Amino acid sequence: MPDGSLEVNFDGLIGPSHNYGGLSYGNLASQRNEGAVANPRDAALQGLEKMRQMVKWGLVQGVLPPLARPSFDFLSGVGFTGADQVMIETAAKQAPGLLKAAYSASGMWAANAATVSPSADTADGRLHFTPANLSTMLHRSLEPPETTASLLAIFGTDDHFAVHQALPGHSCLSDEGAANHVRLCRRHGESGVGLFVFGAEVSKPAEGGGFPARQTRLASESVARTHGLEPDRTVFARQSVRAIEAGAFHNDVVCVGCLSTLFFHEYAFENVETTLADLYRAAEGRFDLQPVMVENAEVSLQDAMTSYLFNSQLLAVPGEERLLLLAPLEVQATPATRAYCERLVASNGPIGRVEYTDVRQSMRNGGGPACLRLRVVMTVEERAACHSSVLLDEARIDRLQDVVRRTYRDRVALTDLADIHFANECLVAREAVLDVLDLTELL
Ligand code: SUG
Repeated sequence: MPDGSLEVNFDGLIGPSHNYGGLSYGNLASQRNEGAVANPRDAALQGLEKMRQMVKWGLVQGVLPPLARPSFDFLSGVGFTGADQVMIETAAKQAPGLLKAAYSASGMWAANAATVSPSADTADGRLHFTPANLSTMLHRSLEPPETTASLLAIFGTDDHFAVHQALPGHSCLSDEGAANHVRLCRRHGESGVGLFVFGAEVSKPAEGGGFPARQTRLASESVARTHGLEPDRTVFARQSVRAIEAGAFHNDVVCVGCLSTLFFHEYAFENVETTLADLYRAAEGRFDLQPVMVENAEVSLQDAMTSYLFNSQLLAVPGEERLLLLAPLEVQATPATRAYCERLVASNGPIGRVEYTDVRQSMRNGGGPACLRLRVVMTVEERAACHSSVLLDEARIDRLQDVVRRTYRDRVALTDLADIHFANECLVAREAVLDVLDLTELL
């Protein structure tokens, strides 16, 4: 029986300091666009339009607030002192890399905020969150304390929710959250199978060639243990080195799942046969797994990476029998992926519709539609118990867009980061956003 559980997508609202710092080694878009002029206003409006589309389709849409950037705590933690203006100007001269890290709006990619296990899967029947430690990239390692605070402000009641501490920030336990986790099930409210994808047993330093694997097996296992997941319903699979070397720094750029469907590239996993066999075994008696594997001959790994075909959102839209794939515009612009999507819809497989969305500002930093959202399967009671102002209707989206139009810049170059006026504007803009979301406790 359907129990009213559904998947809520919590998108990270893109922050006013969005810029192209070139900070993520192994993320080809981030590296390619280093130094380009960013448009935080468009970026946030694009993200909010995506959220509006979801609401229009009858889905429940949530939002996570931007983190406080620039982070003066970080700047003082790395030895800068004096008034804010002095810290910023000195950092710009002495350590521009640290200043970029302090400003990064990377908290927007909510798929990396945490790993989430719905109450139907956990030993204590609560909805569990483990914020990701994001320890591989310096700029991202600043996120966990504030992300944890946001999650606690939204999911604060112990009866329904468990918000854990991030794993210790050591390379053996590098964790990038839901971007490396897929939950499969028959219906959202029924117990499902957790697929945890790791890139290495322990994190390897990038030196000596090769892009870093950002998720370790130890981290994935630790999160599964923390959430009290049933070992028989949990699968650990290794991401293919080939995918990482092609720029797939997270599994969610080569794989996405929804309900019983797993949509993935032929080279997503080191061993596809074993991964599928493990999934079939874990799903036995619960649901019929429906794998949709895209062969490299149909869509090359390179086309998958430039278009971000697999970083689409796979959605069960009310009233539609087959799933909807919400893909970035770049999928439409890439001939091989556009043609593939036409064939996909025409086939009688589980995916029946493809729509496109413009998140180009985020895409230039390597974040597609699916990177921007954290999926949280919630029961009716859990939806009632969380901080309700973050569950959006169109009126609140309008209010957020008004704030963005009023307070966000439409042009940010790396030289702007040294300007105290810009720093202050970013903090004021965030305050206005928090006000709309009734979350000023996060100030
Ligand atoms: O961690 N980019 C992010 C993109 C994250 C995408 N998320 C998922 N695949 N789930 C990253 O590499 C670039 C920032 C800069 O270069 O300024 C950045 O952090």
